[in-house]
Amino acid sequence: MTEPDPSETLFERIIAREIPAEIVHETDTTLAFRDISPQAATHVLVVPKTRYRNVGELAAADPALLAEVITTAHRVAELEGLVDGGYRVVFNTGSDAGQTVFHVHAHVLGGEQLGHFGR
Ligand code: D5M
Repeated sequence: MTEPDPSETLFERIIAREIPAEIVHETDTTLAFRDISPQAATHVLVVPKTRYRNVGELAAADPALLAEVITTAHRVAELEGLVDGGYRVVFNTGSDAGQTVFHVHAHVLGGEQLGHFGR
């Protein structure tokens, strides 16, 4: 299925502070905010401030920025008290995976025993 490619997604509007979000951490290049529809006790999204459609495009174009996204995800896990219990980082990529916002984002999930992933 062809993925939508709007010139702007709502995450650019959150980064620009045009849409409110509960921001938990920010760096020069990344922003972390709570998911509006949490799928775990703790559910935070980490986005690069520069838009790439998905993690594959980000990795190819700017691997250092991908590393910054992962570093921010781990920092969020520290701030949210998830490191001892463990946490999950997920990049939904494409429509079969359920990606709905085509600005790459890492889901940081934890704070409870997570179910196994898949179907
Ligand atoms: O994940 C997209 C995620 O974005 C999904 O878990 C809901 C979340 N979402 C949608 N709108 C908002 C706002 N306004 N604030 C915070 N979180 C939001 P995907 O992997 O693309 O399905």
